[in-house]
Amino acid sequence: MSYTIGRRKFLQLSAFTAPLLSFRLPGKAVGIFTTKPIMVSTWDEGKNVNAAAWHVLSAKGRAVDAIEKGAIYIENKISCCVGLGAYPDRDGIVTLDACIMDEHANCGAVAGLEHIKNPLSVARKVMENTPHVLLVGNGAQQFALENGFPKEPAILSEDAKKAYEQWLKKNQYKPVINIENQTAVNTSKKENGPFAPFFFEDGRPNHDTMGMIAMDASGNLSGGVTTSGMAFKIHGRVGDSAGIGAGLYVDNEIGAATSSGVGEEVIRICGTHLVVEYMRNGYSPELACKKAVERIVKLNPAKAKDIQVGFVAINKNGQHGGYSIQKGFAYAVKTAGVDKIYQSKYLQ
Ligand code: SD4
Repeated sequence: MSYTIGRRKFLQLSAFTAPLLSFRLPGKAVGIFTTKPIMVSTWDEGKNVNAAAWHVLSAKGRAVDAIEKGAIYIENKISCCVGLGAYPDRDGIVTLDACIMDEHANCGAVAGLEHIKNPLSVARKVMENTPHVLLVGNGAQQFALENGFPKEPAILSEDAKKAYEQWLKKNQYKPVINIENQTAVNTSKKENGPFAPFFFEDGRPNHDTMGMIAMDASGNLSGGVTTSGMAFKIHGRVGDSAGIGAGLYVDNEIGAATSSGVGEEVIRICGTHLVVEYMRNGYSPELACKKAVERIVKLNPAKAKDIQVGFVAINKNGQHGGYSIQKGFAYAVKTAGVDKIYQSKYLQ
């Protein structure tokens, strides 16, 4: 008796069983399914970022173009944590980190970039116009100027100036790890304990780093991150947001992930690459993010009590999920039928 089956029959069977198979891995397949295209961005403000990017995706454009649109929107706004209006380092200088990755595993990044308004667009030029992945400091700025990005003046935004002056007084010019999470500057709302508030007193949504991941109508994935990094950091410090595999990773066969929070802890575990690898092994986006968070906590449980890291991911099925160490990490999802902020689950 022959056990061979025709190719057509095999394909029919595989098409039917493949999605089911992933559910047979115990404890691995939970999460929220949605449709493509999909745009996911960190924090409540991610909702506006998604809106800015959406017209690209709804017109069947490329995910990587949507990511850049979202980044430009948030970089052009004044906030604590993204763009030239953000909080400076301990020397009072705003330095920006950004990265981008597309469906072909092309990637580009800039770190410690000064005086340039749209760092993610510079990262995209690095990706598309150079054989390199990462440019830093003066070299990154020189490259940006050569590519037509204007040099902006070194002026702190009103919010950043106030926060910096307050920090100088309180901390006597000593860098304090996680200062951005420990001081709820501009807010009296303490709904997240010592961690970043959801909203400022005037109702503006708060956010940290803007991480974005998207799948376009063709099913292709891309992602990007843009940030001023940890507030009042040592001049020259680079976090996870410029790091491919740390703050962002995209594998067009599997999924994409991005992170926000204390970049050092994300770098230590190659966080977003780890999340994508967990998804490759059958975990849902939410459980993959949870496993990465657990890895951070396991390395140093005592330290993990005082820090925040959040991951958010999507897989090739358009399933999304997030997880963080502490309460308070949120991400926004936009599809044709959904426009929603999700509070991520958390460990502690
Ligand atoms: C960094 N991950 O520079 C960024 C900062 C951040 O919430 O996300 N803050 O480490």
